[in-house]
Amino acid sequence: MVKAYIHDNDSSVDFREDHDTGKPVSLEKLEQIGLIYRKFDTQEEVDQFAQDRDYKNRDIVNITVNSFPDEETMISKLNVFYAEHLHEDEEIRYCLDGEGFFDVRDPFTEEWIRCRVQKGDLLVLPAGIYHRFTLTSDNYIKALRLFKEEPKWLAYNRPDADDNRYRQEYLTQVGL
Ligand code: KMT
Ligand code: NI
Repeated sequence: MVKAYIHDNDSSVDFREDHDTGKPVSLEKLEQIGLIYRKFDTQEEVDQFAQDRDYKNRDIVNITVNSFPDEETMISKLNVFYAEHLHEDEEIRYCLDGEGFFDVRDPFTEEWIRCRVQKGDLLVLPAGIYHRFTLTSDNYIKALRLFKEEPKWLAYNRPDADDNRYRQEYLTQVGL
């Protein structure tokens, strides 16, 4: 089970720390805001899931200190991932190794819900949900990214995306 909890919003502490308020978030709550979570132990299960949802493309990202020329370049990349954004299509991520934090914005309360993904965890973030990503203090994730079409991904940052059509559709879908 993916560990999920309310984020403490303490920006004086590095974003790769846990930021755990101690308030857990249930799978039912994640489903209410449109997330899908699966635990897959084999690549075949992931492939089947991708095929059922009509996913045609994929890539693997390795995000760690050695993937960048220096620490500063890594931090600037992490800052991009950590900007609150949405996409016009689902974002599917499967953790192959290491771990990472996907923070999703609860549209009902505006709280950040932090999901710690570890090996075998698959998350589907629906189109239009505001979210962000970071490494944990271990500084390493290897993740499979699944794409319906070409492996390119446009991010729309908040607040510019507030009147994006997919944002509006997302809010309607969750009942807002
Ligand atoms: C995203 O969209 O934020 C990402 O792809 C982050 C890297 S996936 C572990
Ligand atoms: Ni994203």
